[in-house]
Amino acid sequence: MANFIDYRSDTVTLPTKEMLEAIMNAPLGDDVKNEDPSVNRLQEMAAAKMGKEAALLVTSGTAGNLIAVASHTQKGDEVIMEANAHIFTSEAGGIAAVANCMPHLIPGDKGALDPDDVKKAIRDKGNEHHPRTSLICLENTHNGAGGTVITIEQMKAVKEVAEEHGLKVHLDGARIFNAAIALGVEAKEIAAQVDSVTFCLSKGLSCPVGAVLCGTKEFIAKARRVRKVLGGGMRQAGIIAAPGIVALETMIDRLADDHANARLLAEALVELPDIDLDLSTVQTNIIRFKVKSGAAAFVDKLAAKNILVHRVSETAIRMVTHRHISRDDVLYTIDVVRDLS
Ligand code: TLP
Repeated sequence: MANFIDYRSDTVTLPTKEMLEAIMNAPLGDDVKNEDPSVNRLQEMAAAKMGKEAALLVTSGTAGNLIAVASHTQKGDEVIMEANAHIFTSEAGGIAAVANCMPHLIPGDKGALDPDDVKKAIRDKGNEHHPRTSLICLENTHNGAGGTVITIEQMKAVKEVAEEHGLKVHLDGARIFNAAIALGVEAKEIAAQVDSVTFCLSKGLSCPVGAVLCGTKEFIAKARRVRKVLGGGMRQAGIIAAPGIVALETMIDRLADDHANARLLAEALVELPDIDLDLSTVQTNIIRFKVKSGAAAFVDKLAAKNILVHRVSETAIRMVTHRHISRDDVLYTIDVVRDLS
């Protein structure tokens, strides 16, 4: 893929030289026995970054979310989430298949839930016909809405409803650092609005593998057991944790460059007659838009110019900026898309 400008996802990012060196030199041990110093260090760093008591290294964002839902709920529970939440659309139905939960979907506004809608969606505990509502899942940034950012106030409003009704809140924070950069806050200010949070190491942060789930000590102890059930207890997992440490130390601030590149590209795309893009959704490193003449031909025409983009549907395209896409790559892309129209 070296010669392509690859906008399909920030998951395509490769580890840095420093990460590869960290893997080579990582002190290792058996993490199932809690004896891997690199995993322990990453987990401590992650917990501190999220302002939580404890953290757990997991294989992927999907694993982190699934383990969180399974740890917060009981069989048959209902989990409230936004209608286009990644947990609902893109995690293979795991919360139903494995956690035995039902999603209760609420359409959001650019990914944000209206607290009144959340209130209405909570089941009446006294009615034996109803499922039990036990959890609300939020997503920040919100992938399906175009990488949009949910504000602290919007999250706080949902948290207040959750607290009133004795519900827990989990955050799919796969891209929480993008949200933090966009809001100009520390990630822990976002995480303070939820009981648990998953964030990904292997997206914009450029690690080859991994995500981290954070929460209270008690919750993480439960989550560790669920991770074991799912076969996710790994032995010398320090080889995964070591680049994660480098990522937390060095890769967060540069996400601002990805946001600036996405903005530059989006401002050019919005001018094109064949493209239908709501610029107000371009808040971080993701651009979602419609191509009036059809998405498939758009994908092919760009691929012929060595540019890869993700086709979301018959008409929709997603482009994601990341560390391997420079400002010059974006300027080249703008020339190419302008030539198409
Ligand atoms: N998203 C991937 C694909 O699944 C679409 C991507 O390319 O964006 N939460 C959110 C918000 C995500 O965007 C993703 C991955 C996940 C969770 C799952 O993470 P992984 O892929 O590590 O399981």
